[in-house]
Amino acid sequence: MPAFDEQQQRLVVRIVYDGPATAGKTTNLAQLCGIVTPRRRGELRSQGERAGRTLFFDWLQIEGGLVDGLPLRCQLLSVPGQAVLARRRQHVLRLADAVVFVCDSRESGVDIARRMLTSLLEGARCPLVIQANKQDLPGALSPEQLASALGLEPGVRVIPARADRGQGVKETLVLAIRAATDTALDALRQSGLAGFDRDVMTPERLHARMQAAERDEAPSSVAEQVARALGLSAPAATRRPALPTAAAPPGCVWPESGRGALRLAQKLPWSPVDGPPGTFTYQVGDLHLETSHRRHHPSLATARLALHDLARRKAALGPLLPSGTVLCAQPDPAGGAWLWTVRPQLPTLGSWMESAAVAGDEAELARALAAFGDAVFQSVDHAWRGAPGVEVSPSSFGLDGQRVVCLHEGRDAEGPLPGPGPAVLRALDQYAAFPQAARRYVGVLDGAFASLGLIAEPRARQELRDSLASAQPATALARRVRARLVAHLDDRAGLAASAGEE
Ligand SMILES: Nc1nc2c(ncn2[C@@H]2O[C@H](COP(=O)(O)OP(=O)(O)OP(=O)(O)O)[C@@H](O)[C@H]2O)c(=O)[nH]1
Ligand SMILES: [Mg+2]
Repeated sequence: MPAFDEQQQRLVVRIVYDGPATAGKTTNLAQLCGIVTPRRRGELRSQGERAGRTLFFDWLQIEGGLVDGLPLRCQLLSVPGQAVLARRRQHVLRLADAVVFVCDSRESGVDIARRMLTSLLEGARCPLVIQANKQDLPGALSPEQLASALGLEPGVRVIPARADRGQGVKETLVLAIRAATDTALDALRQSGLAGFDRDVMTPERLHARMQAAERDEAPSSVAEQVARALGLSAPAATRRPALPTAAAPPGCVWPESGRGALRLAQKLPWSPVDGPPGTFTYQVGDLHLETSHRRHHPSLATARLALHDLARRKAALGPLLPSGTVLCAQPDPAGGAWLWTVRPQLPTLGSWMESAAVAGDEAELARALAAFGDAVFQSVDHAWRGAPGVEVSPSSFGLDGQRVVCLHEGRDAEGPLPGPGPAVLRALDQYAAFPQAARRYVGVLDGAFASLGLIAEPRARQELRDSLASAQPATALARRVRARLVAHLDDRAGLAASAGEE
């Protein structure tokens, strides 16, 4: 239902970008930041993101001109497309006045798109625009072929797109805004403003609502969904983890001195907090405790081996390791053991950036971005000295006093670690509207690239170059920075080659 903002005297419509995981929903919103002038839009907010996958939603506000003499604001949201996050998707879809359904147009993507579209159409009816995205990929179906493969009713508009280049992005949005505005106008003509929702949603409130809904759900149903998605056996997956204790057997706590923190945690109340799918995350006093289905081991012996392996990787983080980190392999009376990580509760660099941007505090945002630049430098430098890779994203790092630390060592994620390039440039895209903060960030990146020991390790240099070159920045600023950093790496390659010849 469209909303009316009484305070600002304007209409508000919501357009939800739906569709399968990796179809390109977030890419559409990111590209719109480069298409719509900053005067007419807010910042792109990504509520929960891990390795490029949306965990809750993305949010972008656009001013849409006048409708019947009233200013119009469009709230654009994208859902998380991963099947395991289906409930969150439904939650966001309930807000829609119009839906843009983004598809990967390759044949391989049609089945999942058809299933998701069916579930969408079974819910509330609202205008629908289909985007046939990734038209550049081999085997992509044309809009007409896609319409027929999806079994669309005649009249549903299908827009061809290559969202990573911005092609088709604006056309899609224009149609969706028109459809949502028509709905608002119909409501206005039928019953005036009385028919409008007075609740003008904010990203903070939507996020809080979604978290509250999840807390109210039976824990086992969440665990079962996660289990199915991870392909785990039901008994292990539906079980809640055994909480870590100071009484874990010898060799099951790293470092041994960490038992003190576990003893303290046992005395305090435990509050579950939001984490990526498949994880169990708690706040206990000033501590953050985390385990996951992947960290449930069939026996204490295998959990202990995994603990030693993880301890080695944690120790290799050196100065990036949060102080007071403790690992614990906790036997479960119902069988097996859970491997826990305990560390201080720290704000992530992502949340620091976001709150600075929301407050419009550019100096604070500059500090947060500079800290992220420093984190990128340290983790790349770290990977190249042979230490295990670190997932580079603003949510992977936190601030421990004045020190940037790594909050995930990145091995819990599926598949290989993504390269840092897209995350480095995404931060620029996201905060391009804050020129001073962006300049400071670019300065840190330039300095970092100049001081990295790039000549020594050609393979790492090539990987870094490839990951920067593969990124698809939305703003001209990020594209310029990408070109400069890639050229810098190429120069270093030239230097290395000539050093080898001498
Ligand atoms: N080749 C190609 N890649 C694209 C296109 N559009 C998006 N991508 C890439 O597809 C990947 C996934 O895009 P996202 O926008 O993050 O996908 P999403 O739909 O938001 O995925 P979830 O957040 O998991 O639901 C990214 O690497 C994009 O750069 C396109 O038109 N062509
Ligand atoms: Mg996304």
